[in-house]
Amino acid sequence: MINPNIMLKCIVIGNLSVGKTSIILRYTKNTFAGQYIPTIGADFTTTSLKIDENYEMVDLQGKDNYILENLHLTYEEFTLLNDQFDEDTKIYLWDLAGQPFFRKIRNYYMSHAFMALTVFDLNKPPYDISGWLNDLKTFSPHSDFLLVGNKSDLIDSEESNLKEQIASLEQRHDSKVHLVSAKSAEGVRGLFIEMKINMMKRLVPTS
Ligand SMILES: Nc1nc2c(ncn2[C@@H]2O[C@H](COP(=O)(O)OP(=O)(O)OP(=O)(O)O)[C@@H](O)[C@H]2O)c(=O)[nH]1
Ligand SMILES: [Mg+2]
Repeated sequence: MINPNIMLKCIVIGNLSVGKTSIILRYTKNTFAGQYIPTIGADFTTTSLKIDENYEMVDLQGKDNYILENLHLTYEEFTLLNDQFDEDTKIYLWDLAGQPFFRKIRNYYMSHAFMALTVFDLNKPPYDISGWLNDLKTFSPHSDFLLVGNKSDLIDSEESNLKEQIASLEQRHDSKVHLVSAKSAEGVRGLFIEMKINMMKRLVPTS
Protein backbone atom coordinates (compact mmCIF):
# COMPACT_ATOMS: atom_id res chain seq x y z
CA MET A 1 0.00 0.00 0.00
CA ILE A 2 1.29 3.45 -0.92
CA ASN A 3 1.69 6.01 1.87
CA PRO A 4 -1.59 7.97 1.76
CA ASN A 5 0.09 11.21 2.85
CA ILE A 6 2.00 11.84 -0.34
CA MET A 7 1.49 15.36 -1.70
CA LEU A 8 0.03 15.18 -5.17
CA LYS A 9 -0.36 18.61 -6.64
CA CYS A 10 -2.26 19.05 -9.88
CA ILE A 11 -2.51 22.49 -11.45
CA VAL A 12 -5.09 23.55 -14.02
CA ILE A 13 -3.67 26.17 -16.38
CA GLY A 14 -4.64 27.95 -19.60
CA ASN A 15 -5.83 31.33 -20.90
CA LEU A 16 -8.59 33.27 -19.20
CA SER A 17 -12.10 32.03 -19.83
CA VAL A 18 -11.12 28.73 -21.47
CA GLY A 19 -13.19 26.95 -18.80
CA LYS A 20 -10.72 25.72 -16.17
CA THR A 21 -13.01 26.44 -13.23
CA SER A 22 -16.00 25.04 -15.11
CA ILE A 23 -14.23 21.73 -15.82
CA ILE A 24 -13.31 21.34 -12.15
CA LEU A 25 -16.86 22.15 -11.03
CA ARG A 26 -18.32 19.72 -13.54
CA TYR A 27 -16.09 16.95 -12.21
CA THR A 28 -16.27 17.66 -8.46
CA LYS A 29 -19.86 18.94 -8.15
CA ASN A 30 -21.47 17.93 -11.45
CA THR A 31 -22.69 21.50 -11.99
CA PHE A 32 -22.25 24.14 -14.69
CA ALA A 33 -22.82 27.90 -14.39
CA GLY A 34 -23.17 29.85 -17.64
CA GLN A 35 -21.74 33.15 -16.44
CA TYR A 36 -18.06 34.00 -16.36
CA ILE A 37 -16.69 34.70 -12.90
CA PRO A 38 -12.92 35.11 -13.26
CA THR A 39 -10.83 33.20 -10.77
CA ILE A 40 -8.93 35.61 -8.55
CA GLY A 41 -5.38 34.35 -8.10
CA ALA A 42 -6.04 30.69 -7.37
CA ASP A 43 -8.71 28.35 -6.02
CA PHE A 44 -8.14 25.03 -4.44
CA THR A 45 -10.02 21.77 -4.01
CA THR A 46 -9.19 18.11 -3.46
CA THR A 47 -10.24 14.85 -5.04
CA SER A 48 -9.28 11.33 -4.14
CA LEU A 49 -6.61 9.66 -6.29
CA LYS A 50 -8.24 6.23 -6.11
CA ILE A 51 -10.76 5.49 -8.83
CA ASP A 52 -14.15 5.53 -7.15
CA GLU A 53 -15.81 2.10 -7.20
CA ASN A 54 -19.32 3.41 -7.77
CA TYR A 55 -18.90 6.61 -9.69
CA GLU A 56 -15.92 6.08 -11.98
CA MET A 57 -15.23 2.38 -12.21
CA VAL A 58 -18.21 1.83 -14.46
CA ASP A 59 -16.43 3.79 -17.23
CA LEU A 60 -13.59 1.31 -17.19
CA GLN A 61 -15.63 -1.87 -17.22
CA GLY A 62 -17.43 -1.39 -20.49
CA LYS A 63 -16.34 -2.74 -23.83
CA ASP A 64 -15.30 0.71 -25.01
CA ASN A 65 -12.19 0.77 -22.90
CA TYR A 66 -10.34 3.56 -24.67
CA ILE A 67 -9.01 5.05 -21.42
CA LEU A 68 -7.12 1.91 -20.45
CA GLU A 69 -6.05 1.42 -24.05
CA ASN A 70 -4.54 4.92 -24.09
CA LEU A 71 -2.61 4.04 -20.96
CA HIS A 72 -1.54 0.61 -22.26
CA LEU A 73 -3.13 -1.19 -19.32
CA THR A 74 -5.39 -4.23 -19.12
CA TYR A 75 -8.34 -4.06 -16.74
CA GLU A 76 -6.59 -6.52 -14.41
CA GLU A 77 -3.41 -4.43 -14.35
CA PHE A 78 -5.48 -1.37 -13.62
CA THR A 79 -7.30 -2.92 -10.63
CA LEU A 80 -3.99 -4.09 -9.16
CA LEU A 81 -2.71 -0.54 -9.47
CA ASN A 82 -5.87 1.04 -8.04
CA ASP A 83 -5.77 -1.34 -5.06
CA GLN A 84 -2.40 0.10 -4.04
CA PHE A 85 -4.21 3.24 -2.91
CA ASP A 86 -6.93 4.07 -0.44
CA GLU A 87 -9.42 6.93 -0.31
CA ASP A 88 -7.12 9.00 1.91
CA THR A 89 -4.67 9.72 -0.87
CA LYS A 90 -5.68 13.14 -2.13
CA ILE A 91 -4.95 15.09 -5.26
CA TYR A 92 -4.62 18.79 -4.47
CA LEU A 93 -6.26 20.51 -7.43
CA TRP A 94 -5.12 24.09 -7.96
CA ASP A 95 -7.29 26.15 -10.30
CA LEU A 96 -5.01 28.98 -11.43
CA ALA A 97 -6.38 32.28 -12.75
CA GLY A 98 -5.74 32.71 -16.47
CA GLN A 99 -5.82 36.52 -16.60
CA PRO A 100 -2.40 38.05 -17.40
CA PHE A 101 -2.76 40.31 -14.35
CA PHE A 102 -2.29 37.28 -12.08
CA ARG A 103 0.89 36.05 -13.73
CA LYS A 104 3.17 36.71 -10.79
CA ILE A 105 1.04 34.95 -8.20
CA ARG A 106 0.24 32.17 -10.67
CA ASN A 107 3.90 31.44 -11.29
CA TYR A 108 4.32 31.05 -7.56
CA TYR A 109 1.49 28.48 -7.41
CA MET A 110 2.85 26.58 -10.41
CA SER A 111 5.77 25.07 -8.52
CA HIS A 112 6.01 21.46 -7.34
CA ALA A 113 3.21 20.19 -9.54
CA PHE A 114 3.04 16.48 -10.27
CA MET A 115 0.47 16.96 -13.02
CA ALA A 116 -0.91 19.85 -15.07
CA LEU A 117 -4.14 20.01 -17.02
CA THR A 118 -3.39 22.48 -19.80
CA VAL A 119 -6.71 23.77 -21.06
CA PHE A 120 -7.55 25.65 -24.25
CA ASP A 121 -10.80 26.77 -25.88
CA LEU A 122 -11.66 24.60 -28.91
CA ASN A 123 -13.82 27.41 -30.17
CA LYS A 124 -10.85 29.79 -30.51
CA PRO A 125 -8.38 28.52 -33.08
CA PRO A 126 -5.49 28.79 -33.78
CA TYR A 127 -4.61 26.84 -30.67
CA ASP A 128 -1.43 27.88 -28.92
CA ILE A 129 -0.48 26.59 -25.51
CA SER A 130 3.31 26.82 -25.89
CA GLY A 131 3.52 29.70 -23.39
CA TRP A 132 1.76 27.62 -20.75
CA LEU A 133 3.94 24.58 -21.34
CA ASN A 134 7.07 26.76 -21.19
CA ASP A 135 5.94 28.19 -17.85
CA LEU A 136 5.28 24.66 -16.64
CA LYS A 137 8.77 23.56 -17.66
CA THR A 138 10.24 26.55 -15.83
CA PHE A 139 8.33 26.32 -12.58
CA SER A 140 7.52 22.59 -12.39
CA PRO A 141 10.08 20.79 -14.53
CA HIS A 142 9.08 17.35 -13.22
CA SER A 143 5.39 17.71 -13.90
CA ASP A 144 3.60 15.68 -16.53
CA PHE A 145 0.72 17.32 -18.42
CA LEU A 146 -2.46 16.48 -20.30
CA LEU A 147 -3.81 18.66 -23.10
CA VAL A 148 -7.48 19.54 -22.72
CA GLY A 149 -9.59 21.12 -25.46
CA ASN A 150 -12.73 22.46 -23.77
CA LYS A 151 -16.12 23.66 -25.10
CA SER A 152 -16.51 20.74 -27.51
CA ASP A 153 -20.25 21.51 -27.48
CA LEU A 154 -19.49 24.63 -29.58
CA ILE A 155 -17.55 22.96 -32.37
CA ASP A 156 -17.91 20.28 -34.99
CA SER A 157 -15.01 17.99 -34.11
CA GLU A 158 -15.32 16.31 -37.52
CA GLU A 159 -14.67 19.57 -39.33
CA SER A 160 -11.43 19.09 -41.29
CA ASN A 161 -9.72 22.38 -40.38
CA LEU A 162 -10.29 21.80 -36.67
CA LYS A 163 -9.19 18.17 -36.96
CA GLU A 164 -5.98 19.35 -38.57
CA GLN A 165 -5.37 21.96 -35.88
CA ILE A 166 -5.86 19.39 -33.13
CA ALA A 167 -3.61 16.87 -34.86
CA SER A 168 -0.89 19.48 -35.29
CA LEU A 169 -1.08 20.44 -31.61
CA GLU A 170 -0.81 16.76 -30.64
CA GLN A 171 2.21 16.35 -32.86
CA ARG A 172 3.92 19.52 -31.63
CA HIS A 173 3.65 18.52 -27.99
CA ASP A 174 3.72 14.76 -28.45
CA SER A 175 0.56 14.40 -26.40
CA LYS A 176 -3.05 13.50 -27.06
CA VAL A 177 -5.72 16.22 -26.90
CA HIS A 178 -8.69 15.37 -24.65
CA LEU A 179 -11.88 16.84 -26.06
CA VAL A 180 -14.25 17.85 -23.29
CA SER A 181 -17.22 20.06 -22.55
CA ALA A 182 -17.79 21.36 -19.05
CA LYS A 183 -21.24 22.40 -20.27
CA SER A 184 -22.48 19.05 -21.60
CA ALA A 185 -20.09 17.02 -19.36
CA GLU A 186 -18.77 15.13 -22.39
CA GLY A 187 -15.31 13.70 -21.73
CA VAL A 188 -14.84 15.33 -18.32
CA ARG A 189 -15.02 12.23 -16.16
CA GLY A 190 -12.85 10.31 -18.61
CA LEU A 191 -10.26 13.09 -18.47
CA PHE A 192 -9.97 12.88 -14.69
CA ILE A 193 -9.89 9.09 -14.72
CA GLU A 194 -7.07 9.16 -17.24
CA MET A 195 -5.26 11.79 -15.19
CA LYS A 196 -5.56 9.71 -12.02
CA ILE A 197 -4.33 6.51 -13.63
CA ASN A 198 -1.46 8.39 -15.25
CA MET A 199 -0.47 9.67 -11.79
CA MET A 200 -0.80 6.21 -10.22
CA LYS A 201 1.41 4.69 -12.89
CA ARG A 202 4.14 7.20 -12.11
CA LEU A 203 3.87 6.46 -8.39
CA VAL A 204 3.97 2.68 -8.78
CA PRO A 205 6.52 1.90 -11.47
CA THR A 206 5.86 -1.48 -13.02
CA SER A 207 8.73 -3.96 -13.10
N1 LIG B 1 -20.33 26.53 -24.23
C1 LIG B 1 -19.47 26.30 -23.24
N2 LIG B 1 -19.13 27.29 -22.40
C2 LIG B 1 -18.24 27.00 -21.42
C3 LIG B 1 -17.69 25.70 -21.24
N3 LIG B 1 -16.85 25.74 -20.18
C4 LIG B 1 -16.88 27.00 -19.71
N4 LIG B 1 -17.72 27.76 -20.45
C5 LIG B 1 -18.02 29.20 -20.23
O1 LIG B 1 -16.83 29.94 -20.45
C6 LIG B 1 -16.73 31.01 -19.51
C7 LIG B 1 -15.44 30.91 -18.73
O2 LIG B 1 -15.42 29.76 -17.92
P1 LIG B 1 -14.49 29.66 -16.62
O3 LIG B 1 -14.56 28.25 -16.18
O4 LIG B 1 -14.82 30.70 -15.64
O5 LIG B 1 -13.05 29.99 -17.26
P2 LIG B 1 -11.62 29.99 -16.56
O6 LIG B 1 -10.69 29.31 -17.48
O7 LIG B 1 -11.72 29.43 -15.18
O8 LIG B 1 -11.26 31.55 -16.51
P3 LIG B 1 -10.24 32.30 -15.49
O9 LIG B 1 -10.63 31.93 -14.11
O10 LIG B 1 -10.39 33.78 -15.74
O11 LIG B 1 -8.85 31.88 -15.85
C8 LIG B 1 -17.99 30.93 -18.63
O12 LIG B 1 -18.96 31.80 -19.14
C9 LIG B 1 -18.42 29.48 -18.78
O13 LIG B 1 -19.81 29.32 -18.59
C10 LIG B 1 -18.09 24.68 -22.16
O14 LIG B 1 -17.67 23.51 -22.10
N5 LIG B 1 -18.97 25.03 -23.14
MG1 LIG C 1 -11.42 30.25 -13.36
